[in-house]
Amino acid sequence: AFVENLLKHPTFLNNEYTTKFIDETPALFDFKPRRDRATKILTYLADISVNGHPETVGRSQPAAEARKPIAPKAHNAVPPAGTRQLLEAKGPQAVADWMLAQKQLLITDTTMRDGHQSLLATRMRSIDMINAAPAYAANLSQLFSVECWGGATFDVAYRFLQECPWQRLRDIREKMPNIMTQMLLRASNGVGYTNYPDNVVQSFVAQAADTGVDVFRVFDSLNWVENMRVAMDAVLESGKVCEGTICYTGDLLDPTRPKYDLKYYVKMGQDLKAAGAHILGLKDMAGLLKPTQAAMLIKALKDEVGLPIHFHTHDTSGIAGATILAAADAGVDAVDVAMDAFSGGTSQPCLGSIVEATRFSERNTGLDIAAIREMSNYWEAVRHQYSAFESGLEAPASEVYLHEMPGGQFTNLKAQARSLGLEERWHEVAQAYADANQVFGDIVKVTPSSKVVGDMALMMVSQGLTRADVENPKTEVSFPDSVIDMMRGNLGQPPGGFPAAIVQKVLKGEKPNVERPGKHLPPVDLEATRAELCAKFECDEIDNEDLNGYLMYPKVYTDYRARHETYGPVRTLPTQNFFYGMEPGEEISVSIAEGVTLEIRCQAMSEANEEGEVKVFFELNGQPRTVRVADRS
Ligand code: BTN
Ligand code: 3PY
Ligand code: ZN
Repeated sequence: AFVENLLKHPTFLNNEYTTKFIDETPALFDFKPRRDRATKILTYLADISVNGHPETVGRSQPAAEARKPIAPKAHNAVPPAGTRQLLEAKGPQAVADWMLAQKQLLITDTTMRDGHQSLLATRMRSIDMINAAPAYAANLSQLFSVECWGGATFDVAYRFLQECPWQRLRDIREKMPNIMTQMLLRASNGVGYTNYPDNVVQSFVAQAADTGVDVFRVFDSLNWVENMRVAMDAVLESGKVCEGTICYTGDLLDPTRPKYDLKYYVKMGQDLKAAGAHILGLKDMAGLLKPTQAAMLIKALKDEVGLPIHFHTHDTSGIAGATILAAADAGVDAVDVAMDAFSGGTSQPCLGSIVEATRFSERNTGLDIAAIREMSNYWEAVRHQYSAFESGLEAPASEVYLHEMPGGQFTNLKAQARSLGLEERWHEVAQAYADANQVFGDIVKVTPSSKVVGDMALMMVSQGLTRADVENPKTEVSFPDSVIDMMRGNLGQPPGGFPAAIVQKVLKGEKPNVERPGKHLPPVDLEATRAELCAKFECDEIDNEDLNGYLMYPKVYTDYRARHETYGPVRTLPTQNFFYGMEPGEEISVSIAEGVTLEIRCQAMSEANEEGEVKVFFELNGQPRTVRVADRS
């Protein structure tokens, strides 16, 4: 029956046979592959139970009696119509027109993307998002959008969580059909750290739209509109919402930094409008926009650009809530906030509090505060499972106005500093980051330019170099690779270019490319790459999602794929067991595919034998199973 069913299945007939297909249509394979998948999962659980997860060993651990995250129940059987229906029925321009025509302060929930990227090193797993999605659809259908994809989540999914980011998107989309999904796209840098050939960016955007992204927030790490067009055009082509985005830096009232004044931002807003943006994004990635300046900037952009404005900030300083309210008063159309349990600090301001603050005003959000509390209650239990990834940042820090690090980079750079033995010298790193920024001519700092400034700052502190040393043509400095790359022009150009003297010093006379980097990158032959991958992975087909994943991150994707061979669909494990394995006596239920559930009981573990091997005894759907693992603990 297996072979017969398989051969008749349309997906197979269409030649779309992939590993995902196997995971999603198990009944057809129910003979050997199913047992194989179970064996793979048991192998993973046994290994983690014996040796621990490399990322959580030695880190803070969730309390044994911690409450399990249980998603809120849906308050209605059929999710009410939301922004997604508007987009589907009338298209992206209608979404933008509707934003301008209505009064409510529109709300984007960032919990599933920037919230955990900024608080938990991007480690939230898909299962914790997918379990929440039906309750979002049913109880929070008034949300403008749910940011759940892009930024750092793409590579972290493959690299650290051993799961497919595309599948995450597909599953969220399916379970939340009425609210627009939103992603963060680094323009020509895709969801990576470097410029990709134009056709790779185009292919990636088309696939993201197809798999389930509705709103694309497109930004460039040097605010170079010229370098955003390929990505923006691809979004426009896809029929989805194009949010062309300004990154905010500095302080528009600071007379010592006239480069980033009101005129600069208004001009960029107008350029983005001319480039076809439906919505104007204002991305304050470090949380530098102060309330007074927000009022001025929003008003100017509203008056002089005329697009609906979507504001994003971070609460590192502790006053971002006030900035959001000032922006709301000045007429901003939509704002980003994170569910209470994932808000504050380097993340976004608190969603529930913004809803309450505007509740009886004409900007009231229309969201149900009781539903928000229920949802946040779920996120609180989810967050607790990831305590190994908490940064330990304990209080708001006005130091952010000195260093201007993005919220998503802050904790990451701190960890990098720790690994170099510089943790005690963090405040020097902060000062060096500010100095490195000046060396490069005061640039926008956001992925990937923020990483370059961070690399430079760490180098300056560890080698005891001052800004003057770095700039002195007579002092020998060996610059980090990322700095050389940026000076070559591979991330594009900032307004006014990089200071000639530092370019000269870093490149030792080599001429930089000051044109759009993509202009000189030859297109990738997509079908030839697909064929190469089929050969390399010995499979019949590589679908477009896998192909685009590989094109963004060849090595990361390849490693992910090899581990998938060994461990199977570990994305289906509860988070507690993914990071900590199982205890003897513990029982879990794992749904590895629609209609296929594994009942797994961990019975016992042996001592290590002479070869250093431990036997882990399981019961799988009532049948005894033993897995041997090398004890490396
Ligand atoms: C940002 O908002 O610019 C930062 C987002 C993600 C930061 C990534 S994490 C790995 C790498 N190292 C850095 O310092 N930045 C990037
Ligand atoms: C990212 O690119 O990941 C960001 O969050 C930028 O702020
Ligand atoms: Zn952000």
